[in-house]
Amino acid sequence: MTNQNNVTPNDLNAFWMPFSSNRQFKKQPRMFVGASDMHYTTSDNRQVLDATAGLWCVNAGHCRPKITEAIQKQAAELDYAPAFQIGHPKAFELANRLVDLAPEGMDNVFFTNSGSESVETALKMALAYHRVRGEGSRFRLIGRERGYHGVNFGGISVGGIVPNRKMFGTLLTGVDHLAHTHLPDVNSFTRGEPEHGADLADELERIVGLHDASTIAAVIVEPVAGSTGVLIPPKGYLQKLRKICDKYGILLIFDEVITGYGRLGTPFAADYFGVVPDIMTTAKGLTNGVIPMGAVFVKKEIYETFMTGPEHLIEFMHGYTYSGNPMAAAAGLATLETYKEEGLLTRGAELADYWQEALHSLKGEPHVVDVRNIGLIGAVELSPIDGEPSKRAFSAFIKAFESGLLIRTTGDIIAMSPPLIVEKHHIDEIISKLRGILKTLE
Ligand code: PXG
Ligand code: PLP
Repeated sequence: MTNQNNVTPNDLNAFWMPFSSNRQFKKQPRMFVGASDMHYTTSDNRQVLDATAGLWCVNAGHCRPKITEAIQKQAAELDYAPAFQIGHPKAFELANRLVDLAPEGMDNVFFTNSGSESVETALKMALAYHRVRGEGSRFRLIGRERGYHGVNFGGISVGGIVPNRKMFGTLLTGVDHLAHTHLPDVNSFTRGEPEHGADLADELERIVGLHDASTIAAVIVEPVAGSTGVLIPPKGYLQKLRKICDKYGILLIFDEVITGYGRLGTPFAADYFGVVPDIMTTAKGLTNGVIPMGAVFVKKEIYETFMTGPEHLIEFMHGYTYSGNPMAAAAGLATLETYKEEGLLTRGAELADYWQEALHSLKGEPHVVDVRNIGLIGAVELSPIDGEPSKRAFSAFIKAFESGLLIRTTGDIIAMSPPLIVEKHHIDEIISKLRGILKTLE
């Protein structure tokens, strides 16, 4: 037992770590104590090349001076301002800057503190929007198998990652799911968008046929599914979804928590695919991961729909203590400034081909059953060890960490998404280290 007077400073027991194998970690801890640009420094003073931008969020690289200074200055100037019924200039400034960056027509921004909160906000906006318009019968939300939309109840309800859902009892009712688009038999080792599978969007027609459009509020998908192991949309799939949503008056929500802020070589995936959703959820790269913050973008028409009724009344009964808080807003502004100065939101487009060829050179290495890529995202899927799924990839993760490379694994899939400041020689190092590790795996 510990109490305030005899806590051991580095006792690892108290902290229940998120999405972690706590017992394995606490026996063999992996700690970062510093970071700069493309590298982390470990507690035993080793450099680790960051091939994942933290958790898909440190798009400008680590400890960038402009962002650090902005946070330091803000902390001393205005620490906190109430989020409800009072403002501070930087939240408005950031909203304006974001709207300038967003696809045309997405003119309003609601601030949250994470991707999960952005998702909850978007789902509530969609339901309330239809109700305000007098179509309150539209209560259904449609997600997709293998979708990841954070960990809150709305997000796991529309999400489709079974282990994230099955422990938690009754989720939201009135939810249905599209089929996922992963077709390894026909699409393995595709460079970029796969040829096969656009017709899976027609599943939405089936769902509309079953439930009737008058009961469906919104469809939510990740333009590129990240967390489940990088599933790239088949050519034409997102365009088809957009068309079907338009036909039936269903809102289309893109969850751009990973794809937003330059990951595909365009500011948003909506730009990459030329498909503009009605609502777009973002977080992560918005502040370079430095201060928690999310932003939900909506089409002007949605915002305007809420702006009715007596002016002294609150139009949307939703918000967080820290929505648009000064520290996060300052970090967001400095992050956007850094992206602009260094051209980072389009840098991925310049490097995408090099990244693609480097990744695909891993075809033929032991256990590799697929390689997938788009923008500065890549995945290498391994065959599982018989009867022990995820063990082979987890051992690759540990070996990579020990050899100075940070990768992410989910199941037996290795996912990578380096900071957008990555140079070709870093890509070479990532691939050569990974190649070496693949050769040593059980
Ligand atoms: N939507 C999407 C599409 C995401 O990828 C969230 C929502 C939730 O965001 P927050 O900020 O609440 O975590 C995410 C987050 C991984 C990994 O390596 C992915 C995420 C988070 C942590 C790890 O797969 N995605
Ligand atoms: N729980 C309690 C008891 C609260 O008072 C509040 C906010 O006032 C919340 C939860 C929600 O916190 P947040 O606004 O940070 O999401």
